[in-house]
Formats: sequence, structure tokens, C-alpha cells
Amino acid sequence: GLTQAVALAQPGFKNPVIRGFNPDPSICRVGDDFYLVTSSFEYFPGLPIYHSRDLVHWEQIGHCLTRDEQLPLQNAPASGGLFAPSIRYHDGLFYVVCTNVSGGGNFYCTAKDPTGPWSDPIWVDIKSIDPDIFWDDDGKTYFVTQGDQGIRVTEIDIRTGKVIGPESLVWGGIGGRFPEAPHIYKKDGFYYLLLGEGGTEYMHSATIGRSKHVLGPYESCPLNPILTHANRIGQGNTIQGVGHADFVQAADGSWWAVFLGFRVTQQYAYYHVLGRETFLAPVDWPTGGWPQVNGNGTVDLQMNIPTLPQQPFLEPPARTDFDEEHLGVEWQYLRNPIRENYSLSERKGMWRMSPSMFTLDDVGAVSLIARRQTEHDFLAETALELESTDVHAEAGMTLLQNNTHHYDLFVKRHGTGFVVQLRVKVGSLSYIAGEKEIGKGQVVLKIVGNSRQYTFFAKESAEKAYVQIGTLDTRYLSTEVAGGFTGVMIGLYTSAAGQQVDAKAYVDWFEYQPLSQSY
Ligand code: 6LW
Repeated sequence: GLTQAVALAQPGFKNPVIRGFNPDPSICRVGDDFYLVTSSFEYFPGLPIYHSRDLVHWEQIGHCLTRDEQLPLQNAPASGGLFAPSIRYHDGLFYVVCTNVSGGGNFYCTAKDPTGPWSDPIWVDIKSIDPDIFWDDDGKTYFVTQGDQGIRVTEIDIRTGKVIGPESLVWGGIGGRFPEAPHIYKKDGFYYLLLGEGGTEYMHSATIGRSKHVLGPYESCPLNPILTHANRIGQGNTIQGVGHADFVQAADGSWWAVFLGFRVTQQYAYYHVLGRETFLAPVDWPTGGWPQVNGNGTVDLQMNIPTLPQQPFLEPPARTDFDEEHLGVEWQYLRNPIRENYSLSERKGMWRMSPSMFTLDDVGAVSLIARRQTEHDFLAETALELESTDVHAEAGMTLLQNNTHHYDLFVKRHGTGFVVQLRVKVGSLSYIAGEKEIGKGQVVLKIVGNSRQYTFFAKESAEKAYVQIGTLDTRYLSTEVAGGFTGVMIGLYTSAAGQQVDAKAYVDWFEYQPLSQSY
């Protein structure tokens, strides 16, 4: 009957809605289209932009910051660079507001089309992070940011970015550490100020206050925190650290929250390797009343609630043959790439990389392209050939949390042939965990992951069977061990122990397959 038809049309959805390292989501709507941006730190290009028509399915349509002049990352350490962005649409223009903590501070860029091109940054001389822009009905424009004592609101000139001021400290939330991630919404005659509190780890939350005046005083919502898993109901949840939210109203009038959280593995204690990801929850926001996120402020992996009519995109192909003129949007470099170290055209269907002076251990432009690990269970495979007479040169695949925490499966010269090695780098510990001698020519490398272990394989392309090189714990690449704000990236790289050598790595193909979405 009708109930069944409705149930089939609205089958609920799976959280997170954007999987793998995608923290600090911010969202806006134009007509029936939603656009969302997340943080990208030291990776280039910066700030991935996603599009959706149903809030459940998202497709990356590009990046906001694609030119070196927009995004200086030369001095960006791991988890430096771009912090939490905000995306807004006003008067026919998209705005992305963000902070480059490693160069320039706060800025915003504009675009007519969210796929780009985006303008050069308009810098705003306000020291802080987590900026947003709020347009009031009286024509004034406010820059809204984090501050040690609470959220700060400052009038700016939106055409130039010039601070008009003065700066007002408007609300500190309910006393949690690190009041941040502010967004202001005007609804039913109130200004609502949403923020993140508790820090971006296990004590994270979202709280809200409201006022009749944009500069406050703000009254705290009696239901605060309106989103958190740092309580008894949330304590056993696979999803932890929920907070840093943004609200959006769909064309049908329904309200929704996007926010960050992370999926934990439990082994002795909780830990997570996929970074902070983007989650979705319904918001009940009655006229004149307070918003409630998914009833009691907690969420699940499987959300059995009505959604907008679902409009999925085609899954991206698992395999990249490097036949196109450009890399896909899923790939990023570390910091501003040294362009001559890369080519898609030198050999047709091959991605060529040459080593820079940097290795994966450095804060520098190591020759690397990387994409997110989006599931605990996955398979990553690549066929590549290293052309080098120098013993320092190596090329392969890496699981990279940061420059002090990564696992590398690579090929290098050895006698008259080559050797495949598996290197562990965990803080001050570094060792070779396994190896296999091979001949000249292409080598095929494979990594199979689950929530607890990564297993590494290699074969000469002529061989039929893989040889297992080693198995390593996921735990030592986790944020709990490594710190920072990112998640594990799967990289293709070449380096030469910091030496200037003449070497080339040719990647024939790369394949990434998420193996399950159950956890
Ligand atoms: C971000 C801050 C935070 O700027 O972590 O989620 C920082 N909390 O709001 C980096 O993502």
C-alpha cells in the first residue's frame, strides 16, 4: 500500500555521507542544489567542493583553491594550511570563507559557478579561525569568527574585505573548551548562533544561542548541547566526536544539519584512522522554537528516517588508467607541487613522477599524489616502474597520516635488479618490516585494509601470484597516535632520500576499491 511505497521511496541513508577525511563541513542551497565544502589543510588543491540534490549523495565538483597564488602552502606543516571553511550564496555569488593558518590568515573567494573558477582571495585583517560571513537584512555584512573567550562578530565591507568594526564578543557558548565554528542564521525574528564546543576530539559538541540583536546578548538553548556523543547515550556509539555543524533548509522547508564526526575502531581503547568525516542529520526547528538535531542530539551509521527524494550519482570508476589530460578531482598534492616533477603526457597512459629534494618525512613538496582512504575495508593496487640507476631513488604507494606517521610500500634498486620494501615510520621509530627481491620492469603493489590491519603485497607483473610483504596495525596511523586534523591518505610517490637524482617513476594504473560500507 501507500506506506510501503513511501518507505521504498524514502529508505533512509548511511552516515557518514561524505566518507574519509572531510572535516568541518559547511553547506548552502541554491534552488534544489546543495553545495558543501570541507577543510583540506596542507593538501593542494585546497577546499574540495561537493554537490548534492538530496543531501545524502554527494559528488565532488572541484576545489575552491586551484592556483598557487590563491593558496601558498610552502610553510604549511602537517595539519597547517587551510582550516575550517564556510560556503554561502548571496546575490548571485558563491562565497567560500576560510583561514590559511600557514600564510595570510582569513580570506574569502567568490565565484559565479561553484565548479570555478574562484576569485583570488580577498584578505580580511582579523586574527582568528573558523570565519563565516553573515548578511543582515539592513545591508550590513558581518565577519563571524572563533575567539578564545567566545565568538566574535565584526562588520566588514564585503566588496573590499576591509574591517569596519568594532569587534564584539557575542557569546561563549555553555562553557565547553574551544568555542569555535560559528554560523549565524536569522529565523522568526531571532538571530541564532550555532557553534562547536569541547574541542574536535571525543568531547566535541554543537550548541546554539539566540538573540533579537546580531551583536547579542545571546540566550543559550535549554536543550544544549543540541548535538554530542560525549554523554551516556553516545558513549558506545561507533561514531564519536560529533560537532562543528552547519544548518541548511531544503526547498520543501525541512531543516538539516551537516557536521563532523569520526568512526572509531575499538582495540584496547578507541582510535580512528579515517580522519573526521561529514555526517548528516534531520533538524526539527518549529516556528519560534529551538532546533533539535535528530531528536536527542545523537546520530547513527544507519539513519532510518525520511529523506528528500534520493538522487544518487554514478559511482566513480575504481580504476585510473591515467589516460585523461588531467588528474581526477580525488587527487591532491602535498603543498604547492613542483610542476616539472609530474607529467601525464610524457608517455601516453602513464603518470610520470620524478623525485624532489623532499621525502615523505619532510615538511616540503615531496613528489606525491594522494586520495582519501574512505572505508576501513578497502583494496588499493597499482602497477609502476622505476627508472633509476641511483640506489637512493624509490617509488611506490604510501598510507600517509602525516610526515611522521606513514607506511610505505616501494621499489628501489638492489644489485643488478630491484627490491620491494615495506617501511614503517611511526614518530622516531623507523624500520623495514619486509622485503622481496624482484627483477627489472613493472611491479604491481597491493594494500588490503580492514579496521585493524593493513596487509601489503607485491608481484612482478609477469608473475601470477602476489607475495605478502607484511602486515601492520592500523592503530599507529590513527589520529590518537599521530595527532593532527587530517585522515589517512593513499599516496603514489617517489623520493630519493633527499638527494638530487635523475630518476623517473611511471605509474601505469591505480585502483581503489572500498570493500564495504557497513562500518
Ligand atoms: C577547526 C576547528 C576544529 O578549525 O578543528 O572542529 C579545526 N574543530 O573548528 C581544524 O579542523
